[in-house]
Amino acid sequence: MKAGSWVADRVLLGYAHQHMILRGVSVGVLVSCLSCAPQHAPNDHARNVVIPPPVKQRPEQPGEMVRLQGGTFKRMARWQPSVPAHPETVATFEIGRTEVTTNAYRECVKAGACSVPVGFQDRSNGLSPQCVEQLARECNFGRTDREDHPINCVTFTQAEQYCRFRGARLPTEAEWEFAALGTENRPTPWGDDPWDRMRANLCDEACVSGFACPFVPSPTRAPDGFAATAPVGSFRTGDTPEGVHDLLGNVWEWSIGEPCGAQRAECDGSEHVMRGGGWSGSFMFEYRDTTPPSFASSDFGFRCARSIAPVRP
Ligand SMILES: [Ca+2]
Repeated sequence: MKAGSWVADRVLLGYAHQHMILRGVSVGVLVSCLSCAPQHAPNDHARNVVIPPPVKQRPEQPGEMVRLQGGTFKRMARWQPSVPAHPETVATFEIGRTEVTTNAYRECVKAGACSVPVGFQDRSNGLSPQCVEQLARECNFGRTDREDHPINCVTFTQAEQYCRFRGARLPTEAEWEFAALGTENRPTPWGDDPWDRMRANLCDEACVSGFACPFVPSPTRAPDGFAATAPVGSFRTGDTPEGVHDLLGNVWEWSIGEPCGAQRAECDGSEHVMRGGGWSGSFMFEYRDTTPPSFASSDFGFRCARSIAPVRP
């Protein structure tokens, strides 16, 4: 992908998002339409249904992995024509049940194996200093009130360093997508049920995103309980059947390999794919973004994965 296309894509999506808001369409519509889940009326949902706040539970042990039996699944192409749908086979592997937390990353820094997150970067160079400062405040490292939130504002290289410290690696994009879809090709990580705001930490009425900064609260965006990141595993109704949390939302997640898709003529392979969307956007989980490895943002994080050696008969 060309250097400017990342910004263009995000701005385009931001404009689309805001356009839909202006038309009175909520984030719920955007997500449910694009994930091809059954349509529902999010505004009615927001007005008439009392939904309890996210359940704040301590996550499983940091670094806990979920083992996924390998198989063949159908790679998605929705909203991403650069990666045509095609069958793909992944070997058995393990993937982090949660995004890597701030506390877990701090252990790596203390051990001298990881560097301090680089912080928020305005890749578009289009944000005001006030907006940059506001978004930089959402970087979690060093915040004692966000120990169980995902580490963010880390580069691809820093994510790789952390996973190596844990004897793991970043997931491939195919593994990440397999974890989300399963061999049954689920329309969403959690299955067939439509999206609602309690299934993922996306941009809500309180969030500040680079697309709308300074932020103007919108009544069409129902609160999900968190203005920025949430403790990992807060949105359990968005889990996969295997119990993998937050594949949609909270932070975008770095992956390894396959940066170019079908756009090889336009892609020099120097960027890396991010998946899943984050707290400052309203993206469907299928959307992929390619980003230079040195870039970091307050909605960028990661989880680790691990190959499983085949059992010899
Ligand atoms: Ca995520």
